[in-house]
Amino acid sequence: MRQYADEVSPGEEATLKGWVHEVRDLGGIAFLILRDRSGVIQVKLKEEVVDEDVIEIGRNLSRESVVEVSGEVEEEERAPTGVEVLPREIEVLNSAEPELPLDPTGKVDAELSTRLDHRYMDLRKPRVQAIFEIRDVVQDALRTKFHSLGCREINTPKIVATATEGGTDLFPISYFEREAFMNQSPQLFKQMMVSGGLERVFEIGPIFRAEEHNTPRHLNEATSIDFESAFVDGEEAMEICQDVTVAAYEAVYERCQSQLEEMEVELEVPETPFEYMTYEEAIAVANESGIEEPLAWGDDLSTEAEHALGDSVGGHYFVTDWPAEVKPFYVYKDGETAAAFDMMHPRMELMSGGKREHRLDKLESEIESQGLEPEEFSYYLNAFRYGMPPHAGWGLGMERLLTTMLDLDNVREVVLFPRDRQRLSP
Ligand code: AMO
Repeated sequence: MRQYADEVSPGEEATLKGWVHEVRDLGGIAFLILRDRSGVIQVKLKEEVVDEDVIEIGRNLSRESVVEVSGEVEEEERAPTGVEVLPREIEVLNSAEPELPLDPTGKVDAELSTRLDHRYMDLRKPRVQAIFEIRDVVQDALRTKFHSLGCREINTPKIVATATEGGTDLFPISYFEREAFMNQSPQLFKQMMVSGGLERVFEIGPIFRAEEHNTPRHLNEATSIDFESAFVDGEEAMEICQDVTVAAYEAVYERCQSQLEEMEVELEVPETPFEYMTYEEAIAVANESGIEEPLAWGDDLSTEAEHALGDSVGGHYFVTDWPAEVKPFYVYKDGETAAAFDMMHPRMELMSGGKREHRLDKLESEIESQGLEPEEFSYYLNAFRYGMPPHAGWGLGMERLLTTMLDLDNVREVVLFPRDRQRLSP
């Protein structure tokens, strides 16, 4: 049976499978460094100790070839992991071409675009592998946390007939003889579910936004962590978002120390409760900090303002009570103010949410006042005719959560195959 590099011990016979990380030939002795997903292990090719044919195979291996090595494990304190293998057999399972598209040891830097073109190879770097191991742990922790909060996981359609987050950043597609769109958010579906028997739901799935601009925090296909629940108000929904965020940090702190070390990240679990400020307070703080373009009621928070606020708060915080006009039709509004909230990291917005409009007449007039046709939303509006509870929810960006957690400078770092204006393949 196959063993991983980090689980073999001296005195045992081992069979390892992996990639040729390096071959160091010192003349009378050569070392093959074998790598698998757990790390590296040294294989000693020493004349008189190891069969000549086996040494010959080992010496001629090209980097990144896939091999199976069987032999005895011995203690060797000079080896990278304190043990080495004396191979009885080396089988080449698939040899790699000698010119590699990038250096998988990470010693030679490559541009992000080159790395993404050859993501399979980029992922062989322990630092990059660590990012996706952490992403896996975060997704697992989120699911566990949501379930402990009584949520059911749902999966909603990604091909849809109508926009939810405004029409400008929609991707149209052809759907037989009709036009359809890639969904911008599971918004309308998750709301319909709270009137169904499920009451409290979450989804972790793709959202599609035809954002025109390439920025370090925007993607054209992102992953949204969505929550929606009947019978909760905005306060409770915000607290749940805070707790879910902290659960993700705690899981990474508890389960990913070696990955964090590999990435040289000193993770701090955010302190609770997160700060709260109203939108009005937020623009006052930003303006007082001396930002170049001061904000007035009704403006979205600029990147400059977000940074000023982040510096002033120094941790995660919520901005509540937004101007009604900047929030979508489904948010509950009271005069000028929307019962909407955003959760911010000092570097950027992570989440948007709100208490929802559950009164049919108000919802219809909101849809109209945003220049949309209520008839196009009849499938959604019907759910409000026959028993829709008051409810609230939010959408938290997975990539932004990870990028800020791991102090990375671009959301593309946490996506295997990012989609942006320039990049549609691989
Ligand atoms: P919103 O559009 O603010 O709200 O999106 C919620 C969160 O999703 C992430 N996000 C993105 N991340 C990367 N690239 C993008 N292009 C992108 N767009 C969004 C952000 C953002 O804060 N339906 C509402 C949520 C709700 O009210 O429940 C919505 O989609 O982190």
